[in-house]
Amino acid sequence: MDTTIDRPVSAIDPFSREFLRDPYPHHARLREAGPVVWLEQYGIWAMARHQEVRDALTDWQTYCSSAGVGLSDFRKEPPWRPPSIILEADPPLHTRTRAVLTRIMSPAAINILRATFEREAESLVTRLVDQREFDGIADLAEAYPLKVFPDAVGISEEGRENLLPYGSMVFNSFGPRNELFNAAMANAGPVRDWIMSRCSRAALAPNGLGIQIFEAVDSGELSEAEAGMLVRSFLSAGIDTTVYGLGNALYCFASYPEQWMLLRESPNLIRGAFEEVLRFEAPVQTFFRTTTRQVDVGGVRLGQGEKVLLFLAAANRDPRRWDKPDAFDVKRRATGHMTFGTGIHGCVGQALARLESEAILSAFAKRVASFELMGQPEPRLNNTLRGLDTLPLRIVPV
Ligand code: OVM
Repeated sequence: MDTTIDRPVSAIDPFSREFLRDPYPHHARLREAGPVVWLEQYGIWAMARHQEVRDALTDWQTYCSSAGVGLSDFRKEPPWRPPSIILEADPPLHTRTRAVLTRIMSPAAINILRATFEREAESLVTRLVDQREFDGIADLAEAYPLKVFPDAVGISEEGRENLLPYGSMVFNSFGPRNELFNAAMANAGPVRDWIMSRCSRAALAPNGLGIQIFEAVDSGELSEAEAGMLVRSFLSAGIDTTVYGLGNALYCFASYPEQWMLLRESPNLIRGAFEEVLRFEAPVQTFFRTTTRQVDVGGVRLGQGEKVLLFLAAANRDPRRWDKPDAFDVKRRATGHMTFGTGIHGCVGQALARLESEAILSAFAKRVASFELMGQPEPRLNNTLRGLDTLPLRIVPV
């Protein structure tokens, strides 16, 4: 028989600047507090251990997405934009939209982009290595995805400066309506209008990932409006995630030069090294689910219709799951990290994210002996994402 225990309670605010600047000590406290913890400031549950985060992500019937995957409960307050028909949806709607994106984003389909992505990476990296000094964020982590991703989707050159502001809106909106949220939403109207204007069939280049979504209208899988909403999902999820991921990768290798040396000696480590970056400095830190029924978690009773904050990044450093969790080690088996999620909502763009990182890290590995930090990197705080605003680097060439 299961016994019910008192719920662990915490006063931590996971969306405060103090928490976001250095979440790791707070993650440790949340993991130690119990398998599930009540965050009294928000009246929500939190899970920070690997096992519980994983179990919640793989039980979509109990932990649903259709009430939103941020703090806001779409059943109680209106969402800031029409809900995503893949991220913020449950089966059966999710099953239908996911099938289309799974096909368009499959490893084989994404591999067709490899030559182009590698050529762009070589050209950008060659230029930065010649330059010797550059900002790892603006000049690389932003510049590369902002070129290759919109090109791959088939988005016009004009207006691409709206993509990062829109991503900031999307990912800050999963948190509370705090200062970060309000700052991101300052210019929301024009940014949103531009994004929506890029989501129609007529706005998309032939042969891109975007128009492939509309081909699923022609085959009867989606409506025209749904296809536009899935292009919006590309533009919501496809940029900031990889910007923060590439920035965190450079930060890790500048901070741990001996790990960069290993990777240079054995380029076959590059693929696994990016997984370790994702585990160690997760660009996406959290997502929420909402309970559809009463459920027991390690002896604690959660009610129906309650928000649950899943700390992907805390699961990634749970000592119950990982040896030396706070060590950045490109040789470890880092798969099993929760940064791409898992289960039916597991990242559908992960092949593209891996392609971008492999193209960039391979290009650097041929040319760079080490990355030197030229000054203190500044964080770019976001309610969901973890990454940098500036990363001043100098390269020591091979
Ligand atoms: C979407 C969407 C937005 C943000 C993230 C995401 C990580 C998806 O609009 O579907 O997946």
